[in-house]
Amino acid sequence: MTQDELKQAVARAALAHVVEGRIVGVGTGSTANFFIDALAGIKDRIAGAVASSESTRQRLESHGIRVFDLNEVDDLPVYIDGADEITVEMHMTKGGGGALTREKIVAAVAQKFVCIVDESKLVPVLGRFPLPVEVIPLARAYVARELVRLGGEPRLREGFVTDNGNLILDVHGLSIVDPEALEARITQIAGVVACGLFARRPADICLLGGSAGVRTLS
Ligand code: ABF
Repeated sequence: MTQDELKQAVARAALAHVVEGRIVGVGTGSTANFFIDALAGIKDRIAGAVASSESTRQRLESHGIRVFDLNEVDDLPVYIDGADEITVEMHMTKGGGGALTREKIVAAVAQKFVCIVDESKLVPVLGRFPLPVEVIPLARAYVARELVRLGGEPRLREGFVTDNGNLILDVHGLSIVDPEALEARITQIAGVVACGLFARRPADICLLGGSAGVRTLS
């Protein structure tokens, strides 16, 4: 199976975690897009969705799925989203698509975070994928210096501005043996909006698409 076929398989499998008549939190990226396309097939059985990015909002609305403002929602049963990397501890690197901040917010609200990935995303240690960090433009150089002090090699994501009007530094060269500690350390740097480590709030379930089918890690 191609990588897209694996992503489609896990996206379809995630429908089983959608709660009838409720709102669904929806992530960003190509796997999340396959989920949105699958969700369209049952859109009459949900109240609507909360989007983690403008691109996700547009795709949901293109299917006629009602999109709620997160501030209207105080009870979100499930959040379905992809990842750039995930470990068996359910710790993730996210933000390759630049939506990490809103993804982290919606994931925080959700009762259950279901991560949908193809098997290539499962890694023993996070860090092979450069760690995205969303920063306030004013603080870019300062945050970059602080990330170097932490052992990283930050590179500005050229020509990219997040939905929130901020910049992204992609931090290369990290071997992240304690994701929760590094997430906390980076998040507290003045000027950092969000760090792409999802460890303090990990996934609750991971649907992993592989050549032998979809398996569930938790
Ligand atoms: C999103 O999923 C991002 O956090 C991450 O970059 C992306 C993975 O992209 P894809 O599903 O296209 O591999 O939530």
